[in-house]
Amino acid sequence: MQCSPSLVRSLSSVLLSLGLLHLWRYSHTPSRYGKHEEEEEEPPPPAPAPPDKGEKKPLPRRRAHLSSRCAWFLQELPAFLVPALLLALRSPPRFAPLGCRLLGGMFCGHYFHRTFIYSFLRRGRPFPLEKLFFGVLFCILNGFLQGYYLIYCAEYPDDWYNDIRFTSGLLLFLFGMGVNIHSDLILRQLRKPGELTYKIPQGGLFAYVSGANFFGEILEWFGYAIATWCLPAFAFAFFTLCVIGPRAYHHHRYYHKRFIGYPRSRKALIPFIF
Ligand code: NDX
Repeated sequence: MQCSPSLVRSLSSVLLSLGLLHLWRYSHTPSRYGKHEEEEEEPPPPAPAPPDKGEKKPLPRRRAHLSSRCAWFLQELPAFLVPALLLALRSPPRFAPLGCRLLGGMFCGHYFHRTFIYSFLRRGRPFPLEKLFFGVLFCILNGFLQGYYLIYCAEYPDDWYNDIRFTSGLLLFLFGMGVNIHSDLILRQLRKPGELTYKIPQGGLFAYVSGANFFGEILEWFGYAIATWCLPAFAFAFFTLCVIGPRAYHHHRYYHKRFIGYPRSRKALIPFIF
């Protein structure tokens, strides 16, 4: 396989467009999984009954679901597997410079944790199959784009790991990952095994924002983008912002609606700002 800059540009544009599409589709109404699926299931206000002409009324549509652990495992697996396979099957074999290997390690390290550790620790509601389907497609696309770029296209100087972009990006990535993992742990500890109720998250960056796990993840991917300094990684960071930024905002509104006395000073996504 050879590097095709036009393929990289096209796939990055798809990622950017999907981010914008998601922002447009889900900035006013939340994506229906987790706590926002519950909102959808509230019964609609009673409408005046039409005269009965013996017609059969359509039943409300029930969506198919898969257990949270299984769904997250299947959804995130391609983001780890696709770049790992590209690396294993690369032809002609080339010994990537240290910079490339470190960057590939950051991406695969995140998805190794997300797939093989986080998925099995989740204590959440069953996940809708239709979202899982799109989630899998997205992870295949993104795993391919990031892996293909690093393996076949990226050219870094031998001392890239000394470059300020690499070091500052790596630090931001590690900080974001720490915040994300710690915040997901706090959320998990809110529930006893088998419990599905929602409580007010406390501690860590939740003292400042309702979407602390999302804030961490966004920092992580912007850190990765700075460290790689390439279009595919910036496109993914932008996509992440468009997907989980609005989700943090909807979580924030949900908490305010549901919990009287929810901390007023707490912001939605960015401490002290938004
Ligand atoms: N998966 C990224 N779009 C997504 C799945 C859905 O990793 O068609 C994006 C990802 C996909 C999405 C993915 C891409 C866009 C898709 C979308 C579906 C439709 C959409 C494909 C791939 C689409 C267009 C239009 C463009 C085609 O019961 P529960 O489950 O709510 O329990 C929760 C629990 N919890 C609480 N427990 C007690 N008390 C409380 N107050 C609680 N609040 C929450 O904690 C869960 O078990 C757990 C976490 O819940 P939540 O809602 O805080 O986070 P969640 O959204 O589940 O994300 C989990 C982690 C988190 O660290 C986040 O940063 C990361 O995954 N993530 C999530 C989404 C995307 C992403 C990262 C990324 O883009 N980098």
